[in-house]
Amino acid sequence: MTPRPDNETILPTESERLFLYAFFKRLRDAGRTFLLQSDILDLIAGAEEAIDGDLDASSPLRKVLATSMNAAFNDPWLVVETRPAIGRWCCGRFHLDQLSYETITTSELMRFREALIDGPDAQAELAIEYDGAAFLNDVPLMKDRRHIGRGVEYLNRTLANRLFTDPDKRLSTLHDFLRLHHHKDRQLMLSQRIETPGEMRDAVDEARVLLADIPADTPWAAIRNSLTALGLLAGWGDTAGRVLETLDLLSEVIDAPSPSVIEDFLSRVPMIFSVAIFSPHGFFGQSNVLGLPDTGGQVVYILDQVRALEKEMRERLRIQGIDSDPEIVVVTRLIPDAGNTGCDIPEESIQGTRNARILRVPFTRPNGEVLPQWISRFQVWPYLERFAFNSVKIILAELGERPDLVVGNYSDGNLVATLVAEHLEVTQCNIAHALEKTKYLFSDLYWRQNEDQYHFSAHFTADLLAMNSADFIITSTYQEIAGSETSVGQYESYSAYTMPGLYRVTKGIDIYDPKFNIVSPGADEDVYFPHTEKDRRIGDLADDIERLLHGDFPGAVSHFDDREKPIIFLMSRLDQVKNVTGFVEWFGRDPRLRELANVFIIGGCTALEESDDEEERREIEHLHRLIHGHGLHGHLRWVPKQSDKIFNGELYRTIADRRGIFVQPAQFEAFGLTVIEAMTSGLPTFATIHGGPLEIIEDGVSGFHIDSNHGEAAAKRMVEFFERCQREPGHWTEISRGGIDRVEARYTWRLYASRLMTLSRVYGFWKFVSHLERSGARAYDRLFYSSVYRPIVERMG
Ligand code: UDP
Ligand code: LCN
Repeated sequence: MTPRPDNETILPTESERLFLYAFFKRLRDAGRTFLLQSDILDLIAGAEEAIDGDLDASSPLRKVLATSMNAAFNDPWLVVETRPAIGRWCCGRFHLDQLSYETITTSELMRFREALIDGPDAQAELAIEYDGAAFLNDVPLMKDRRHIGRGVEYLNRTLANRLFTDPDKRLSTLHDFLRLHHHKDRQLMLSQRIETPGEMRDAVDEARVLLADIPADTPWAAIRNSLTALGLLAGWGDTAGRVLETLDLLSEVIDAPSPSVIEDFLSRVPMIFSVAIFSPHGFFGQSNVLGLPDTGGQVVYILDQVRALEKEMRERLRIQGIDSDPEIVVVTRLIPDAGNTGCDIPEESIQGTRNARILRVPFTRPNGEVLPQWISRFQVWPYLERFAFNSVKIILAELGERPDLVVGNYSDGNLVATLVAEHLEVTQCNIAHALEKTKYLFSDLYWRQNEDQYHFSAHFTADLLAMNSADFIITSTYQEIAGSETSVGQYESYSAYTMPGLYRVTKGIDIYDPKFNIVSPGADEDVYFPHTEKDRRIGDLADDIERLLHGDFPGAVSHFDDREKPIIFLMSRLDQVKNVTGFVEWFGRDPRLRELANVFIIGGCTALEESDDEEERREIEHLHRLIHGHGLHGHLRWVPKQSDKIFNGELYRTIADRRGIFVQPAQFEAFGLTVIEAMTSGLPTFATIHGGPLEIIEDGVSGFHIDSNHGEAAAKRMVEFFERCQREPGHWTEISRGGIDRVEARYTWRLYASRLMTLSRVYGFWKFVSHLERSGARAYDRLFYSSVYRPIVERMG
């Protein structure tokens, strides 16, 4: 958020005065202190009605109000935070009596809000202020919102244009960089005898001449001696042809670097032999875990990611002529009281990989005592620093040297990755999965009210620091970074915010920073495939599925009176935001939908006494109340979580055979792996517009959007769909096919792994060339960590 240098005042025209007068009258009547965008739009509509819509739509002051994402009101001031374009923010205030408007700084806006929470005498002037604006001067920020999430392309252009204008500097940077590469004790790429950039250039030229006369398929072993004599070691390629291509690319980078050549060259440099992935919270395991509290998509994502990544790393090393097995470790929490989840086992191989493994490190108290029980992801903060440094020791012992890349997952894993990457000086990649800040209304302003349960004070601080320290950030969708024209992105919400009494952020992150890249996950193609692929189906599971749907099944609640109706299927953790209860309410209230279909829910526990999680327990109670209250026995069946994904894959397909649908009704869903699992199985999917599904599904083509704030309309869309399918049976198949095609084109692990490996190299190189520029920002964040974050978690105990 860039505060305007000088306050700008806009005086209203005559018609704007009338409009503002009507708007402010309604604002006063509403009596609200904090307003959301939807409240402001409602007030605008009311005001326009009052003045018979007699206002020019391009009126600057109307625009200010219409682009306000939130506002704070304390008569006679209305302070607004406007978003004239994606990722661009401005602050201003209206005087209700003078009908005037002027821009203000972000700090002024924050102070106004803080005073509304803590009273006018609060020590707002002395608040701690995080202002990262100065450090962003060193970052080549993008300008066009269409480039957001494609940071690597922009970075390559910057590297080509800005950094490489001086040919001598370019050559010496490349020389320094290529001399760095080694694996274990073995030097790669350039031998130490190439001491100067000029010598490197000569060696490259000579080798190209030499290789031009050698058949392209000659193996590295046959050319090794002659190239080593020139100072070129393993890593250039596995055959003469490949080595020549890599040398040609280097030569182009030296002479006339273009963005794509830089990327092509870097993607061949053998930089990534080992990766450490952090995912501390939840139950991270390979069986009996999915659907437990805090244990869902992130676990599925990481295990699938590891399998794809190992394959990609192995292949890249092979074609670069390096005979070495890549190593991947996933570091998670060891939970001594782990039930049947296996989370008490210190080391475990990852199925479907040759060499990847899970390492489990316990949480310890300051006196070294091990924490025995599972704790929620909101309670982990006091344990993470010790966890990070204990993990470092274990990783170094396991890998024999530091990893080449660390990847954090979710807020806690990203904080650990920050500490580890900084300590070991390696490239850091963050994956948020689901930032909590935008999930809860005014979670920053009212942080105190949520503190006992959610500890957002620590959570958001950790997010801020981890986002800033990451070399690059991967997101599953565009909206995760930047929202849309009308909604704020999850990352964007960290641009500026205040937590009154704790600290304020006037410049947190900038979503035009090229560190953001959209790399979407996939759904395991061996498990989730179209129901029409009959020869791949697992017939053996038919009886078990029948029992799950209709038979005597442990924990099952209710049954279907009419088994012939199509099934509306829901599967998720029983978190409040997943909104399973919301959906049941819509279903209960829509007699036509009840006539047309049955509802089948897989989620959490069905018995209260089986859950230890506060939020899940509330949802269990609520769901039972709704089933009873709406008389849904016979129309809805609910069974506890099912963690066997092979079985779940066949279940999606069975429900598709019977022309059912999948519904994801969340109040907010960061990405939504179930959405792509269902789609690729061929189940027409209705999913929330709040979050990832908005981008995954093309409405009416590969599924349908529903708005969880308008349940009645959502239920109506399902009714319309079922009715249309009765009239035109081809419609079901058309949407089913649309979903399958969409996932095939956009959401595959193969694409993901290749992209991640390229990004790791490009950002690793960028880190190398911009090392000094970032040192100020790092020192600032370290200070913030020790003076703000650490005291917060110490207070947590
Ligand atoms: N899942 C499961 N059993 C359950 C609930 C969920 O196997 O009872 C799986 C589901 O198939 C998906 C993941 O857990 O792979 C949930 O991921 P999603 O992204 O939909 O939501 P999250 O739980 O991560 O918020
Ligand atoms: C966490 C979530 O809440 C989901 O929306 C994602 O699909 C999952 O992580 C994997 O990234």
